[in-house]
Amino acid sequence: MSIHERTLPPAATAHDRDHETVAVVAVVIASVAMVAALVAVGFAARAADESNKRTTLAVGSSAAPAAAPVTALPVTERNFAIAPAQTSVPAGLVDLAVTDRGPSAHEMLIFQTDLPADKLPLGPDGRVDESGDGVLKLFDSGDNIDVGTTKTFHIALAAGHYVMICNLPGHYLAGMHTALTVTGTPEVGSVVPAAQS
Ligand SMILES: [Cu+2]
Repeated sequence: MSIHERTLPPAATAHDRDHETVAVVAVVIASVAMVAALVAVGFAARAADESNKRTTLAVGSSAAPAAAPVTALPVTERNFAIAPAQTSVPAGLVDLAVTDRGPSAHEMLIFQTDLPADKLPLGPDGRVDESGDGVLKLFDSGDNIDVGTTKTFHIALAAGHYVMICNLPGHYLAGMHTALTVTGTPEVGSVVPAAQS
């Protein structure tokens, strides 16, 4: 075996190692980018959090910027009615806390509509046609709210007329609907308000 022949395998290995190095560098760069992104998200969350604290502390000061208060809206569902703690809330961020008093599970849907709460379009099965004329579905709890539990949803509502319903089979027609008025600006159709800093 000549020296030349013996040097071939190490040369090939070195070549492979170059590829590995490139791969490792790529992974490191990707990792650094990911960490940077996470840090950025963390800073943004913290900045928003501190912004909220400042806003809260600044309430009452005439020099304070327009605040973005969060309105708590407790809603009770039972067979077969929906009862919000208040039927009118200011436009903006809402903490919708839905409690199910049973005796069965319910869901929570919110439509923007000019129709009365008991006049939403129905499908052939007697449930509300969620993509029917005159209704725009803005919120859907997805999973049911189990009996005896409360689920809180953070939503943003523009000024306008809304109807909250439960659309499990038979529940709407049995009476699970109620109107909700959202007052102030902006009006429905403009940009939904987000947290302001
Ligand atoms: Cu229901």
